[in-house]
Amino acid sequence: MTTKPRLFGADYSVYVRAVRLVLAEKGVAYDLTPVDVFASEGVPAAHLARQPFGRIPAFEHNGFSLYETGAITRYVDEVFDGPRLQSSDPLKRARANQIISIADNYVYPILVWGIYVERVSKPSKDGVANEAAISAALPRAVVCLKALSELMGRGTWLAGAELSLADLHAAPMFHYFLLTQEGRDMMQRHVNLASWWVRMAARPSMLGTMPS
Ligand SMILES: N[C@@H](CCC(=O)N[C@@H](CS)C(=O)NCC(=O)O)C(=O)O
Repeated sequence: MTTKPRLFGADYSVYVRAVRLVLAEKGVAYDLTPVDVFASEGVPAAHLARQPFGRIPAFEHNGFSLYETGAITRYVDEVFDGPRLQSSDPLKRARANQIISIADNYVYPILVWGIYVERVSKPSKDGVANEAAISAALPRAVVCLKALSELMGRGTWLAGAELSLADLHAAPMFHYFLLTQEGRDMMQRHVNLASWWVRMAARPSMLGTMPS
């Protein structure tokens, strides 16, 4: 007997959303338990017991506890019924894993923190955009988009003809990046990525997991 998985985190988090997208694409019902890692009193102790680095998400299923988004999404894909989100072809799977790694190591810090947080998030909370940080991030963002565009080539999805974990990992990051004018302008220079985004953004999984 399998129990409903529990996901711990907040709906604004790109990493929580990546897991929610995978659960939605697989058709898996789950409970989302809110955790505020930015609380003034610090990360709640109960959450640190689940995720010692104080990050979200954390995940539990049938008494099995897991953190790190890439591990959670692969587990969900392998354990639950529904469409397979990892190719059985090692080359295609390697390409998807490469894109996930690019998303974690470059797209998240550069497009989300370097551009979106400075341009949109900080000013909306009475902060001031750090223009020097944005200027430094922009050429690095150009490299990110060029690399992803080249890897995607003529595919329908980022890692080929089938929707994969790579799309679901990267899409929440692009959602924030594309709230900036810089992001929209840069995306238009890559026709394949721009059309990927149109397909991606229209999926019910994306529409059903909008950050509040
Ligand atoms: N390596 C982690 C990264 C998760 C992560 O960075 N989550 C962000 C929210 S999107 C977070 O918890 N930030 C809190 C902080 O930086 O203190 C994973 O893959 O799950």
